[in-house]
Amino acid sequence: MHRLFVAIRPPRDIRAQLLSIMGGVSGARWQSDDQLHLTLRFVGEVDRHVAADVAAALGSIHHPRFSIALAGLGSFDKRGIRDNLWAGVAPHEPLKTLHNKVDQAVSRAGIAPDSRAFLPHITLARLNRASGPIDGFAEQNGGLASAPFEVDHFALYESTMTPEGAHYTIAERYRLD
Ligand code: 2AM
Repeated sequence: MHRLFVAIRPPRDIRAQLLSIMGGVSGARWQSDDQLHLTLRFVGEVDRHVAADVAAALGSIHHPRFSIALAGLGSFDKRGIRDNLWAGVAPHEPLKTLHNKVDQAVSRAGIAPDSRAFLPHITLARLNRASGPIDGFAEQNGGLASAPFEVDHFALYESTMTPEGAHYTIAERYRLD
């Protein structure tokens, strides 16, 4: 089985900016450079036939390039415990349009609809109940911003679990028009 998701890889200078602000939250698992991405659609566990269908369906997407920038911070809770600290991006509109196209393509390949609403974000750290407060980090970095960067491709990623955390590899790249 293959655990797949569709994501945008931020350019090197943006990843460097994100890496540079990491730290200052105890018990946080900060993401490595290789792990930084913006998920467009989580696909989940599929066999290789469905994986091939997903890859082919994504290949039929036409979408113009667009620009986004880093914009602020946020966090997700799971059952009342903060489990994810992330960087936001703006504007959301072009990402939502691309997400809808990816969603339709993935659905055509037989994947069930995503239960999570699409909220564009780049995960910076995984947290758990033992993690310390994020207030200091948020105070220092809440105004996170960057120059606009162009999104000229997206990718189908495969996730494999290792003792050090998730390892992501790009299975296929898709160029935007
Ligand atoms: P996250 O960073 O907010 O956890 C690989 O797991 C990628 O798919 C991650 O970026 C993760 O988002 C995203 N994702 C979206 N829905 C998911 C789900 N139901 N289970 C696991 N990962 C999911």
